[in-house]
Amino acid sequence: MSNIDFYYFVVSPYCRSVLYAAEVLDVKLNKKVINLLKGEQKNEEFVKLNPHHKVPTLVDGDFVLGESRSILTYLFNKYGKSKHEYLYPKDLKKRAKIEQFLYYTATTVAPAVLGYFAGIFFGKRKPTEEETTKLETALNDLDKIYFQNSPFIFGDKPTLADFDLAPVILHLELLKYDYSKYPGISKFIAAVKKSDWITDTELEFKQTAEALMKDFKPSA
Ligand SMILES: N[C@@H](CCC(=O)N[C@@H](CS)C(=O)NCC(=O)O)C(=O)O
Repeated sequence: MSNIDFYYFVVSPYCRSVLYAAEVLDVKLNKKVINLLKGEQKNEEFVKLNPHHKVPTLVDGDFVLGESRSILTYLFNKYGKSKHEYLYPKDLKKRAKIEQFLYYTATTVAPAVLGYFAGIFFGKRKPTEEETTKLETALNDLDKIYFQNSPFIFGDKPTLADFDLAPVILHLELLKYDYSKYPGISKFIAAVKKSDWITDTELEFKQTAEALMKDFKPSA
């Protein structure tokens, strides 16, 4: 049994990125599901742990940490070995570029994707023009600026930035969103899907999402 508790809901992309990283870093997590659709994040015990009532939340001994990207770097810094250096290189500039990307995903790509998703899924309506433009701008930029010469963001191997971005893009598959018009993103997702670090998490994601989506009919 692991000493590290991981409170998560697999449908949340922010939780899946941590699961990918834990897989690569070989960190065993004691996984505890917080079912957001049942409002379990508001349970007294969980709120005591994370007053922001958000997943993912990691509890490593007496240390509690929220925010997926902080959890990614914490797990790397605490449990990464020299063979994992490529995930978050010590080189100042390479590391800074990865951090730039983590902030970019957090502030631009994820809000564009999840805003679009939420309108259709939770709002049960077609996306607004603004939501569509925001999504298409984010995807266009990603496609044009990255993935020109490599399947992952910074080369042939993934970094923490890829773990962060991949589940956000894969979220669009819940809506059967066709991103084939974005060749760079398609190449990225193909490389991600071939990676063994997503296998278990994606299976759990698909099974959970399928159960939740059984009665869902997108209006767009
Ligand atoms: N910036 C946070 C976002 C976490 C987040 O928004 N989690 C959502 C699920 S995707 C959540 O737990 N929502 C429950 C709530 O706000 O009550 C991260 O990267 O961890």
